[in-house]
Amino acid sequence: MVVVTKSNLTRHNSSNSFTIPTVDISSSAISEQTAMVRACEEIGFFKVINHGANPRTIAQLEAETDGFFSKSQLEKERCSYYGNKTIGRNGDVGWLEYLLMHAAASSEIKSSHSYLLCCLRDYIAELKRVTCQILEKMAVAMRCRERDELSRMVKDKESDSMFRVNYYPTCPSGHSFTGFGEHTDPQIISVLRSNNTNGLQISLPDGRWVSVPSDRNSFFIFVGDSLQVLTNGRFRSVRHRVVANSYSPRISMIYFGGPANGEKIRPMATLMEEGEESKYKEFTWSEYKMSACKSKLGDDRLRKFQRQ
Ligand code: GA4
Repeated sequence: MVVVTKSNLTRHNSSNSFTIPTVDISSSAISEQTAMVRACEEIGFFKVINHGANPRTIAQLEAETDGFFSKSQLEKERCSYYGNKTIGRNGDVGWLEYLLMHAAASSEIKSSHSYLLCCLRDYIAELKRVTCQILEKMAVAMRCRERDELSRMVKDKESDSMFRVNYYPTCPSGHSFTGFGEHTDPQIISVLRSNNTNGLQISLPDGRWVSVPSDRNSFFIFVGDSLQVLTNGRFRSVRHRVVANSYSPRISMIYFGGPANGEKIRPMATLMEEGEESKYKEFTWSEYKMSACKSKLGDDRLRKFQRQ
């Protein structure tokens, strides 16, 4: 059993005087493209409105996961995707329960499986589409030669994308435990949707932590470590964390768009200026993933791949 003790109780000082950059993904206006690139460069995070994902698919998954997490511990543990408090393999813990799966596994789910699994499959398929649309807008905005220069990695049949649903139960009255400790995501991009409970915080380049007000109608986008490398450090992989509260449980669903195991993660040639050198040693996604598996959640995983 994992006990979340006083040592996981942190002071979560965060400031609120910050406006989350917002991008209307349905718009083809240049101003939206510019806002997206600027948000990725300056913060590594933005909110997407008018995403066009099927509201029914979203609502069904939210209802089903709500139901799943209110089941008995024994029943939840029967599900092979279920996890409770432990994060990764190196002793990290958080005040959460979750479902974690490879996105590709979802395409194997048959209609005869449980309704929860079918909802996961449908949501993941929808999110893959939205994620690729965002990556294509990004490639166009960055003036990449091909619009699918980023999205092709997530579209790849071998793509190692992941999906997780995090459930943060309420804390004992007056407490705010660390739900998910600070970290960056190793993949290319993460697309998060939550219920209407706050808790997500991001770290700004000046070191300040800011709270991100929840918005169940929007998606929140995180630049991952791989996208930082693909853009040779132009985009910033954003550190973030989640703080649980004592008044209402938070549920978030995150699609992590990742490349295939053999994909080389190195700056995209079309983005490099003449004579520009890579800031990173070249690595494949499977090498990076293996190194991430050995790390602690809060580690700076890119550091060892940085060129001096
Ligand atoms: C962070 C992003 C995703 O949730 C995740 C996490 C993974 C895990 O929960 O097993 C990791 C973490 C995440 C990064 C470092 C390693 C691996 C826990 C951990 C300590 C599924 C992922 O891909 O990387």
